[in-house]
Amino acid sequence: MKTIFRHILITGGFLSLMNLMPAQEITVPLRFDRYYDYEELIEAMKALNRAYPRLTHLDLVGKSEENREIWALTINNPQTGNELDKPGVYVDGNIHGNEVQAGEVCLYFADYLLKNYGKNPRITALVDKNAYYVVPSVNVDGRYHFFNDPNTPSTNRGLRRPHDDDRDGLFDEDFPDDLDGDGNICNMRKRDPFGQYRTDPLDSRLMIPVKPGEPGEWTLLGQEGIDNDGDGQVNEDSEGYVDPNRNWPYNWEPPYVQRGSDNYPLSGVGLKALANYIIDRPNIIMAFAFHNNGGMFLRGPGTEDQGDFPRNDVEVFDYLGKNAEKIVPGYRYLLSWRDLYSTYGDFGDFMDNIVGAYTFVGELYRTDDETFRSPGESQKQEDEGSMFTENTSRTKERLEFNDHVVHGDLYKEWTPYNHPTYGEIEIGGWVKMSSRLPHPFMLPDLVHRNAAAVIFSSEQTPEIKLEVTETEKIDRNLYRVTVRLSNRKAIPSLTYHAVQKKIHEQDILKVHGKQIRVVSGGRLTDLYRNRVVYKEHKPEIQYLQVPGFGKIEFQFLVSGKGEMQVEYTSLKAGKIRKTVSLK
Ligand SMILES: [Ca+2]
Ligand SMILES: [Ca+2]
Ligand SMILES: [Ca+2]
Ligand SMILES: [Ca+2]
Ligand SMILES: [Zn+2]
Repeated sequence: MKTIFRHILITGGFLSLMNLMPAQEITVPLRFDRYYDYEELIEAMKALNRAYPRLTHLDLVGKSEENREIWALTINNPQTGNELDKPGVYVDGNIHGNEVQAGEVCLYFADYLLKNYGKNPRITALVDKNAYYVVPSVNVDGRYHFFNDPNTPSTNRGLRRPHDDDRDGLFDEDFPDDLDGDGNICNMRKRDPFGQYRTDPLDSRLMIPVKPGEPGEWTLLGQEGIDNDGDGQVNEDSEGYVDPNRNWPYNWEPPYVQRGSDNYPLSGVGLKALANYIIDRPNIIMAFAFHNNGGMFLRGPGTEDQGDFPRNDVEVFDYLGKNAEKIVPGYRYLLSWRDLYSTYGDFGDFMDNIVGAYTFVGELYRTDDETFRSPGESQKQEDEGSMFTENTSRTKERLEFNDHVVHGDLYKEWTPYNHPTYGEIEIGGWVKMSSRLPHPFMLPDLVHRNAAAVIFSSEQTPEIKLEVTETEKIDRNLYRVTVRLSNRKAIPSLTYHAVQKKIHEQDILKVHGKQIRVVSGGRLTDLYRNRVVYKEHKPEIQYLQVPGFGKIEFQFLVSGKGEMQVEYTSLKAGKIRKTVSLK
């Protein structure tokens, strides 16, 4: 109750005014020099669906903790086949509520495919080839609250599942507070001769630690706010914390091992709905999940103890990942547990291990792109510390960028404020729409390049060709039939990991006919010396995987005459059927 009261007290009047305002009309092609809040994002998806009714449909995935709708946009050309008979490409974003530009990348990807359909031949072929499942905002409550509430760049990540962080019997009772009403949660500092910091002589907005014996100037008081529940602590219990990217049902661990995992996997109602949505689309072979920040394309596994994927899968990841690095300059292709940190119960592990899809996490944006330097000048290095460490040459450069490139949009100048507990203080620092999000003028470049990385990988989904390369009559009513399945793309018809772990059924090649009988059949391992690994039982049905950039061949001895059907069926790479006449 106290939380609700606080929100009404501070932002209630402003919010109710906003709710009365008519939503700005959203038209296609969509604009990307702006951000879309939750409602606008849904409107944008509906606008795409209205503009391209033959190529798209909208599905309600489910509802969130706070009853907001999670929508998926499917792009599929029904004239080139059913969705489930094509390779599925899944793209989502914004599972962390504050990582909002991930939603714009998804919107842009959809908008770009659709507006170029029938215009750009490569995009046209790409739309015709795959089924695309686009979920621009997974954590819809997080997106809503990030835009509508005061925040730092890093708050509102989790699910809206109340949690008593300080175990005082009250749930989410002491959020940070927007004391000066500017929509941001910034930082507080107080003049104090015994403080641990003094003003940086190079930029008075920054502070540097005092050396032993030196007089102090400032004490830092943390995030903007007051002690809402009067327990003597300020801002100690805000939303959650359930991390929606630690709540997935593969390699899940309880919160004492993995912070934010919650009491059991898929306790998040929206996440559970999304898991069902994905499981209902077993054709998904490739996935991108967008986050911010740092400029990375991460692949799994999430933890070292899982061991690496089979070598052939690593080759596929490397091929896609190294090309993604080139498409988005400055981004690095990395192995998540080794190059970043270990995660239990994350979405990528679920997709790799339950769905059998090659999955990348795209960490969008690099503050390194906030430049202010001459051509010859090399980039100033962060001295040390975390991404929010003040007092570094990089931070100074970012402030110059703020001052001269975006004219103060990203940084709030220190401003006096009379605090109920601390007295005369100052509030200032990086604002909500900074630090992890590009300024809107940089957004079109970010969304295009990252969508292009997804497009590169989408072009590499399996393209299987079935050829009956030989029907040789070797005796009266006995034929030798050779079938070749080839794939001219990088991604195999199913992952090697899926084959090794038996995640789902393999592809099936079936030879049959009314007047024929398959006497023997098996995989042709050496075409020139005619070596065949025969399958003893039911030789007319062969299980297989078609490799990337390669082929697999089978040889059958068939008795009888007349029509012979050759059928290839794959969970992820479609269906092909050929009829051959034996005579
Ligand atoms: Ca509490
Ligand atoms: Ca503020
Ligand atoms: Ca408190
Ligand atoms: Ca507070
Ligand atoms: Zn994230």
